[in-house]
Formats: sequence, C-alpha cells, structure tokens
Amino acid sequence: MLKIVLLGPPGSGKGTQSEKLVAEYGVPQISTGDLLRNAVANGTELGNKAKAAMDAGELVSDDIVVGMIRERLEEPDTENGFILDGFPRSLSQAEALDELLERLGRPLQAVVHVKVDQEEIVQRLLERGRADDNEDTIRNRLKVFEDSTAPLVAYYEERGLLSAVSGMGEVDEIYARIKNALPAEAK
Ligand code: B4P
Repeated sequence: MLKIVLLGPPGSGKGTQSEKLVAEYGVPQISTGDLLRNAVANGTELGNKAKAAMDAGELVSDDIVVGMIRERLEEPDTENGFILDGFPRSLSQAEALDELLERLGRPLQAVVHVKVDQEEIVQRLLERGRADDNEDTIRNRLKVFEDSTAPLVAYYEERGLLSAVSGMGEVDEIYARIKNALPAEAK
C-alpha cells in the first residue's frame, strides 16, 4: 500500500523515480503530464484545450486536470494505492485532491519533495528534448513551479506529510533516498 505524491520541479526525476516505485510496489503511477500528452496525441477535445498551455509551459486549467484525476482515481486499480506524479501543482489542486481522497477514504501517506538545482534541470531537459523542452519554455516552467507549486511545500509541511530529498546524483541513489523518506506503513 503506497499512497504518495512526488512533488518537484520539472525535470526533477519524478517520472523516472515513479517508474521504479511502480516496479517495486505494484501500484499505478498517475502522471498528469502523461495523461495530458495522451489526450493531445489522440486529438481529443480536452487535449486540444490543453495543448497551448503545455507548449508555453503554463499550467493547464484546474477544471481539466482535476476532472482527469478524479476519473483516474475512481478506477479500481488505485484501491491499493497510487503514485501521483506532477499533481497537485497548485494550492487549488491540492485542496481538490484532499476532498477527493477524503470522499474515497484513501488519505495520503506522504509527499516527497524532490529537490534539484535549476541549472541541472535545464541541462537534463535540453538533453531529453521533448516538444516542451526548449530553453524558453523550460525557464517558464521553472517560474510557474516557483509561483504556483512551491507553496505546496508549506501546505504539506503543515499537515505533517512532507519529506524533502535531494534529487541530485545517480537515479539509484535518489531512489534509495526516496524509499528512506517513505513512512513505515508504506514500506
Ligand atoms: P510533466 O509531464 O509533469 O513534465 P515534467 O515536470 O518535465 O516531468 P518530470 O519532472 O516527471 O520529468 P522527469 O524528471 O521524469 O508536465 C508537462 C506539462 O504538462 C506542464 O508544463 C503543464 O503544462 C502540464 N501539466 C502537467 N501536470 C499538470 C497539472 N497538475 N496542472 C496543470 N498542468 C499540468 O524527466 C526529466 C529528464 O531528466 C528525463 O530525460 C530523465 O531521463 C532525466 N533524469 C531523471 N533523473 C535523472 C538523474 N538522476 N540524472 C540525470 N538525468 C535524470
């Protein structure tokens, strides 16, 4: 049973580390970035609405993202847990998540904040080279993170859920740090 949020700037390794957690704990990774990219690739109405914001490195509107997460968390494979990767990204998303998980009777166990230096992030993302990984968009995504997502650190700290780990270094050593930060009931 693992019910956690991975919080961190773009390129901090949330997706990379989620894959390792999925392999070990057998719970699904729920990445709003992946769900949105699928919607864009399939040309759905939702994807068409999200595309411009994603290309600019802005947040997609809360009603789209929260609706997507609500549907995903109601699927049966999340009953034994989930790894939220890239959600929530704003205080209003965090409040919506609290309400949703309370209704489902599945409170969060932990929020792991993966911290990485800004210049390392720019390098990693330029190397990856996804459509939204150009320097201007990356810098905007970092600014959006500071403005909208960083306040979640205090939000989860106040609720006693936050652990911070360094996301610098090798993938496996970061994974060991994340596992160490998980609460006993999740191990
Ligand atoms: P995301 O898909 O979440 O994009 P991301 O933050 O860049 O992903 P991540 O942080 O998982 O990248 P990873 O470290 O795995 O979002 C994209 C866009 O979707 C947003 O800009 C926004 O428009 C929209 N969106 C998503 N969620 C939203 C929400 N909740 N609300 C509103 N809008 C939302 O990978 C980065 C690279 O680093 C990879 O190439 C990886 O191989 C590499 N890497 C990983 N670990 C490394 C290490 N230790 N050393 C070196 N390289 C490493």
